[in-house]
This record gives sequence, C-alpha cells and structure tokens, in this order.
Amino acid sequence: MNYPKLLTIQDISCIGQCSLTVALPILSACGAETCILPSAVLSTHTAGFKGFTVRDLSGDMPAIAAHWKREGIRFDAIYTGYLGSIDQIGYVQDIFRELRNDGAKTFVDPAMADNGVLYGAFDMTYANAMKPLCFGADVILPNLTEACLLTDMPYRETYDEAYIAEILDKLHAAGAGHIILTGVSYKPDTTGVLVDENGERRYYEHKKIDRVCHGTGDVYASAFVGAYMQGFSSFDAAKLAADYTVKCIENTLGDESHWYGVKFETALPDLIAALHKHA
Ligand code: PXL
Repeated sequence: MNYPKLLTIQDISCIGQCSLTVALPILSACGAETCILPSAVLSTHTAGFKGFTVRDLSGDMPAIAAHWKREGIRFDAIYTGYLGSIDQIGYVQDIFRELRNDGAKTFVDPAMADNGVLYGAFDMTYANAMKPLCFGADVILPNLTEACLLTDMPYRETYDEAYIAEILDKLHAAGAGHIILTGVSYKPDTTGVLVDENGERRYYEHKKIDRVCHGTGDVYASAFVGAYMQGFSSFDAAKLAADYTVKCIENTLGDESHWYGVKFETALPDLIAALHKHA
C-alpha cells in the first residue's frame, strides 16, 4: 500500500461525527499519515444542536503553516472540508501553494450546504468566496446544492440529465477539472455520484436510504480521498466511498437517538477490506 502524507483542514466538532472526527479515523484506516489543521473547535456541529460554542482558529492558521514551512514539512495531498471563515479560504489557498510536494493533489469539499440550503453559519458572501478555492483545486467534491451555489444555478428537487450536464459544464467553464458530484438522483429509490474527469463522465448509481443523515458528506469525501491516494481510479474510489457511506447509514438505521451522525466506526473493517481487495 502507499503511505501518503496527507493534510486535512476542517473543524473539530467535538460531538456530532463530522469533519475531523470522521476524516482522521477514515483516512488513517485508508493507510495515510493524516496530519490535521483544525479550522475551529465547536462543542457540536451546527445542524440540529442548539447553543453550541465556536472557537474560530483562523488566527492560528498562518503561524502553524509558517512553522511547517520552516521545518520543511510538505504534503502529498491536502484535503479541505468545513472551514470557519472567509479569511480561512485565503489561508488555505496559501497552504495549497506553499506546502505541497511535487505532484501533490488538492481536494476541496465545499462543505457549506445541503438539501437546497446553506449551513447555519454561512451566507452568500461565504458561498461566493468558496468559488476560487474550488476552481483552483485539483479535485472538488460538491453535493448538488453546493454545485448549484458554485455555478449560480437554481437548486431543484427533481431534474434530468440535461440539468446535471449544465451544472458540470458550468463548473468546467469556471475552471474545475475533476469533479465528484454527490447526491445525483434521477429516480425515487436511487441516488448516486457523477464522476467527471475533464469532461469524461460516469455515473455510479446506488440505493437511496430514506433518512436525513448528518456528516455523510464528510464520510464520503474522506473515504474517496483515502482510496484515491491508494491509487484507485476516480470512479473506483467514488464507488468504494459510496458503498461505505451506504453501509454507515444502514448501521445507523433504527436508532432514532443517533440523529446527529452515522455510525461509521463499526463499518471501518468493511472499508479496509474493500481497499485491500482492490490493492
Ligand atoms: O460537513 C458537515 C459539518 C461540519 N462541521 C460543522 C457542521 C457541519 C454541518 O452542518 O455544522 C461545524
């Protein structure tokens, strides 16, 4: 197996099974040395808990990055998720420029919206500020809502292939090359991921589970990055990540008290087995 040195930049939601508390174990399970840069510390995620605390760590980011630079630390991949502020988007762009090894890949999950609405902490100014970060990254992993925000397209609940093609065309026109578009559903019982590598498109369709699930975007993106950095093709990584995410959701079904996240931990052996089967 490869042993890539990877940096992931996203918040720590202490409770809620999302962002770093998901990315770190999943990427480690995929065999990557996983370095972290926390963008903020929250007592919980923002989707359903009330009165959560937030400590924005934007101010620490330039000094942390400068220290790493002095130490000669560089990464084979940098993957960003939920960020705490517009300032951080600029700091992440600096990190992309300065802390990558030759040939390193940058992955951006815009992590700002779902189901047609922005997450509570964000507004359209933030959504627009996310555009240059996404369009400058090697690979982006938006869900459909985020892709609409990045292209100024209206979000629709039902649509056809032409609508998805228009969104992908607009993402390319804006500068995106490699797009992993999640949550593309043409039929009531199925959903899937549209993999677009420089205009070459393939769709992986899988079953849709009728449950609102927090943190699945982070589970998906982490598994995708982990598999891709192990040498999986984009489509195979997208498929593996989708199958793992479905398993995590299935693990959680029937436990209404576990509304805030998915039980991804007990499915990690399946993820590791899938990685090894392929390797
Ligand atoms: O990517 C999901 C996520 C991550 N971090 C925080 C969130 C959310 C979703 O709402 O609130 C703090």
